[in-house]
Amino acid sequence: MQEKIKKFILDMGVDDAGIASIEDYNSPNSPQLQSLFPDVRSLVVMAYNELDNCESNNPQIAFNGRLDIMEFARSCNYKLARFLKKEFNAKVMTVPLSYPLEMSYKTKGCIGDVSLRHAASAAGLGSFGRHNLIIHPKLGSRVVFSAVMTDMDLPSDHPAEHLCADCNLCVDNCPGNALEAEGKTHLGRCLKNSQPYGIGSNIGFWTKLVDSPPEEQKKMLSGEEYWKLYQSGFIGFQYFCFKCMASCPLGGHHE
Ligand code: B12
Ligand code: SF4
Ligand code: SF4
Repeated sequence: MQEKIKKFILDMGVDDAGIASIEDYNSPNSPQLQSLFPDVRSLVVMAYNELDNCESNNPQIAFNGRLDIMEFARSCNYKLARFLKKEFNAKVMTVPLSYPLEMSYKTKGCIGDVSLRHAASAAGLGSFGRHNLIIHPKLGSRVVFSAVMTDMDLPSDHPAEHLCADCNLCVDNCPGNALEAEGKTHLGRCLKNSQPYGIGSNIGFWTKLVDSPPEEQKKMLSGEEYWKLYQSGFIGFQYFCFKCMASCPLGGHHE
């Protein structure tokens, strides 16, 4: 059964797939999977190679590579969910790649309903590196994940070994010094670089606007900061920093 599922996934053009029984999914800061889907028994996790776009210093080009994956992965999630339903009469629910996310003061918009890193690790698709990302045995750090939850009783794949080479390049290349402390990404520092036009800047802009005299308000609305916020308003969360992934020698072309 597992082989049939994996063949279906690889035939769609996905780079790799793994299975995690919920007993092996252990993400202490995330909600219990049963609170999302009471009958959940396993997660089928898919791995996608991040394109070379992540190396570009041009933020539009860098982020467009991710947008391509997000569109592809959303469609693969849907196709896999339908396959599991038709082929095995399974009950299935898809997991967001990054968003929607719960936006509240409690989560600060930084906790997904399912942690895809912990899911990928439980599904044998890699292990945590010094950058707090999952390193895949073949794709290295240039990998993102999607997943489908199922009520199928499937055993977990074998866990991957420790893959990080402890070279510290990710830490040294992080423009916000967000990886200074081991095992914990500094959210504020990362967000400032990875999402410069996210909710923090948005609140800042509008707070300043309401406190400004009309002439200043007009200037602000025709300024570049507003243009950038406007664009992110309809694209959604935008990622403008990929340095921790791109600077890691594992998965690049220069291994
Ligand atoms: C919210 C979010 C963010 C937030 C908050 C990140 C965070 N601290 O969790 C911000 C905006 C800062 C962020 C940044 C980035 N993100 Co992000 N993000 C997410 C999202 C949507 C939810 C994460 C979550 O639930 N975190 C809360 C809990 C689960 O984390 P935690 O328990 O606090 O764990 C933290 C540490 O304790 C440590 N950790 C936990 N267990 C262990 C075990 C060991 C051994 C070690 C060493 C560390 C470690 O890792 C975490 C880092 O702070 C996921 C998608 C998803 N649904 O999973 C993507 C996701 C984690 N992001 C991803 C990526 C790639 C990025 C960025 C590179 C930005 C970009 N350009 O894409 C940066 C990398 C930052 C970094 N080096 O840590 C990928 C990671 C892929 C991978 N290879 O692992 C994911 C999985 C998206 C995806 N679909 O693949 N992200
Ligand atoms: S995404 Fe950028 S700012 Fe965030 S941890 Fe990675 S290198 Fe640092
Ligand atoms: S850059 Fe080096 S230290 Fe950082 S995750 Fe990659 S191998 Fe590990």
